[in-house]
Amino acid sequence: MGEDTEKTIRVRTLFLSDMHLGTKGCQAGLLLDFLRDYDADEIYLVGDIVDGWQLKSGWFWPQSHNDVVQKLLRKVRKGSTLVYIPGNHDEFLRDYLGMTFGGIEVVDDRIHVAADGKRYLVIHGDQFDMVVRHAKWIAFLGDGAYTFALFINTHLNTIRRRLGLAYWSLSAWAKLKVKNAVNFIGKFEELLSAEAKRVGADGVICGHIHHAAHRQIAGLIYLNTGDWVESCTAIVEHYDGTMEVLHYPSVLRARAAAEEAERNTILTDPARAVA
Ligand SMILES: [Mn+2]
Repeated sequence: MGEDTEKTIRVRTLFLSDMHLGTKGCQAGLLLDFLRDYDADEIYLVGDIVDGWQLKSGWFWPQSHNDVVQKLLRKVRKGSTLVYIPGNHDEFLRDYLGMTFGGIEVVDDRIHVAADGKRYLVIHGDQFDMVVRHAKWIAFLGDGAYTFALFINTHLNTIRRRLGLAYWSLSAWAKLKVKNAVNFIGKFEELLSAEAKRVGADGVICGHIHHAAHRQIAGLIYLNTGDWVESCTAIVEHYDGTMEVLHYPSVLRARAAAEEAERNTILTDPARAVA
């Protein structure tokens, strides 16, 4: 594993989710490169980091997945704060909420205060699956039903887990109903923003639906970390509090293009060629 170099980009906070380590889909190689490129004072793992559901049905744990874990642990040893917010695929960690292991804190959600004073609710987001699915009824039935749906969603999935059934997944369900997928994503985004508003935050940072985003919804800031299965995205908070969604393959492409341009400049510019 390469050490951090002078090329490492330091940011205030790093938000990553939906790595799904333990599955063949995880883009561990790219993720490892990303973790070499970026360092942060504080790192949030926003759920579905390790895929416990997949590991249960067959062990898949190549060296590269180990390297990702080691890289994160090394960052903690070097002084980064790490907050682990479990998702539905690593919900076995929800038994450890409120605990701290070797400097890693496990919590259900967290208010992150950015450098500019903005407050963000950081949460995985699966808690809202059932609410999204039955959005019309919930709206009709009112606030109590909404709380009840959140409660049912959590407990129904605990029962499903005990019965050995797969987690009922909003994103998988939305993909099956492709025509409506956009509506479901839209509904999810609206609900998470509403939750941020309910707890008095300025915005929300979530994952779960594998769909990175950075937009305004009803005056709230909606940020989604995306995933490391398909899109390879993360959110960084710069030292001035600016939030940025990074699509890592695009970052790499832009870097390669800049290096190429630099080479061409050196070749064609006589002044620089002499120097
Ligand atoms: Mn999830």
